[in-house]
Amino acid sequence: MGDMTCRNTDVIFLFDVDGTLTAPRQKISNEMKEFMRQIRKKVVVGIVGGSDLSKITEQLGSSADEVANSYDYLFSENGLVAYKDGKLIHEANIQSHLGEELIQKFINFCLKYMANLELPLKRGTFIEFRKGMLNVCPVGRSCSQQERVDFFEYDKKHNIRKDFVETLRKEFKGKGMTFSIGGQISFDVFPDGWDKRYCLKHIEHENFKKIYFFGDKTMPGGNDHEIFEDPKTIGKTVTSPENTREQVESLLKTMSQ
Ligand code: M1P
Repeated sequence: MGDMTCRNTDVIFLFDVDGTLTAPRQKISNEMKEFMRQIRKKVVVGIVGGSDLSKITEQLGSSADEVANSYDYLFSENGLVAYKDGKLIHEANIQSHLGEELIQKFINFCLKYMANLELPLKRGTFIEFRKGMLNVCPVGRSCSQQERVDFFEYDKKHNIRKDFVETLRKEFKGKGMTFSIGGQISFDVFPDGWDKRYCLKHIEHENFKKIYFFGDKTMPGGNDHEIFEDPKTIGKTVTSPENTREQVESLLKTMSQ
């Protein structure tokens, strides 16, 4: 882990994953991995991804243990599954919160909606049931990388996900559900308030003087928006992993002056 004796433990840097530390759904580069190792010598570091633990693990390392041990905090599914110092400290459960009846109504509605969608192609796994959220994917999560990119481009022109989410917002109004388009091919569904701000619950008692958050989807509707806007954080919008590096380097420079 290196020399951590002079790191500033009053400050935590929280990082989104896709588009911030890695290209969407891709592996972190060796340079970026080393960079993250170095900044952990200077401040406390946490990861807050919308994806589930297995996807974040695939992107940031070789096993969940290795990834959890490489950062002070690892928050998958927005912190619904949380690790501190490599140990699991929290796990939420969507079914006990929303109830089976609503979940089934929702899944049935989505499956019917997707059955009526005509797309250039469809693959498999249209709804992924995670611990703290549902992930809905019109093209199917088992699509190839090329099919993913093609859907992303198609969706930009045809607003498949945007229209789908608008329909769901109307249909499930007042049911306490939030919809968030965070990635390229899918959107996430979770109880109100279970966006990325959820992870802040796990660090509140640490009384950090400054909580910086770095993310790329900070605009309204993006899955980094709420935590970016939260008065407890200092939000930074990044445009790529390279840009994250630049912004972190210049921030650390200012902090050390
Ligand atoms: O960037 C975070 C998102 O990453 C994936 O999105 P997609 O597969 O659509 O690119 C999903 O894991 C999603 O849940 C997550 O928010």
